[in-house]
Amino acid sequence: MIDAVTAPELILHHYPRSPFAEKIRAAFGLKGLRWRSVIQPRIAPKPALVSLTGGYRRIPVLQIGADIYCDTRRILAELEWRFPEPSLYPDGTRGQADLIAAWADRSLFPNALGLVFGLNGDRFPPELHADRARFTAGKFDGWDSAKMQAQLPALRDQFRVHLAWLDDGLAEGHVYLLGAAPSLADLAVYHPLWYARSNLGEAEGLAEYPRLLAWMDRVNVIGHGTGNEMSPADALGIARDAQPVLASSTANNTGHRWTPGMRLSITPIDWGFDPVVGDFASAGKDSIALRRDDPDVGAIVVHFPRAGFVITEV
Ligand SMILES: N[C@@H](CCC(=O)N[C@@H](CS)C(=O)NCC(=O)O)C(=O)O
Repeated sequence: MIDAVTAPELILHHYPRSPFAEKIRAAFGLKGLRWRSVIQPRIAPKPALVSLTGGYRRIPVLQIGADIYCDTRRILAELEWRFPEPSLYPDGTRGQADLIAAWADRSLFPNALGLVFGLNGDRFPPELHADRARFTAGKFDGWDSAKMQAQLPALRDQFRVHLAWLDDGLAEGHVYLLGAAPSLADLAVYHPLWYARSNLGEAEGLAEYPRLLAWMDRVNVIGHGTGNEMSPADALGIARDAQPVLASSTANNTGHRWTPGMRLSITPIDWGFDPVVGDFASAGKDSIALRRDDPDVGAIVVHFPRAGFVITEV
């Protein structure tokens, strides 16, 4: 655990309308954290982001000095380790919360995204459509508004079933999905519904579930902690001046196939297939860290989860 008072600043690279970033902002709220907000573009190129990550362009990314955390699962593991209370897993909810979060990331989010792009595709600029087509490389259709429009009846059916499951989950008088206290399950389920509600209102099923809407309002009240803006240039300056610490939530360095310094490439399996290449530094059960020397910011360690990523030797 790291002392919250002396720890370096938490710098979140994000943009306001990003659903996955909303998951992390809500985690800052749950843990009552102070953080710095660096707004990155919604569309590539993102030079001030990829200098830190070595190519990864997805949002959000958490920077702590010269340690860079990619993907919300890895970011949340780090936050939980550095700031254990209040926990993202109250009352023994870890297994259940992680499973629900994985479902929300891979089923509920694509469903909500498909509805938004199917119904509101014409509200987004052509540059965004072109960027997301490159980003998904024909392997994921959720950002393809023509394909999503054609699938609207099925997307609507699925969304209502998903909402009914969640509503059942709140049926026992639970204040939050897994009990009396908010957990990671709430944050992970909240952001796709927040995205649907803020783009489409409540007409696409949500209005039929007042209990779910009341739960959304409770999660919304958790807030975002205290975020203060920082420029991308200042964030790069902090990385340049810092040394990677690597102290890390899950780096036990056992049970893996890599040796120190081995040259590795890491790529997401779902969308945004930009590989990050670096030298193996450490790994835990669901974490891996690569060391990079960046011409712009110097020594950097980039942290990823292992599940959901392809890791190959270069
Ligand atoms: N599994 C990733 C998903 C992140 C993701 O897909 N983020 C979206 C924004 S919500 C993104 O990067 N879209 C393309 C972009 O912003 O450039 C995570 O948990 O962080």
